[in-house]
Amino acid sequence: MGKMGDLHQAAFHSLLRSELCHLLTDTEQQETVRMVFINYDADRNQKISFDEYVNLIAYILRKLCVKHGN
Ligand SMILES: [Ca+2]
Repeated sequence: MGKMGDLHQAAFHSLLRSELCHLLTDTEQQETVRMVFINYDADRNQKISFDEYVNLIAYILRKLCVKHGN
């Protein structure tokens, strides 16, 4: 068992998909989930810890800004 708050890859996928479903196409979602997990699982333990999650949220916010042209 990981620390509380850690997200395993499957949970992370479903979370990210629910967050991004109105922003991205299916293909973009799949690419984003894979790329994000590789980039933001900094210690490569196959889980997203809180610190890693904060970085991820920053990424999603940037993505949102790009999408909305800001
Ligand atoms: Ca990790």
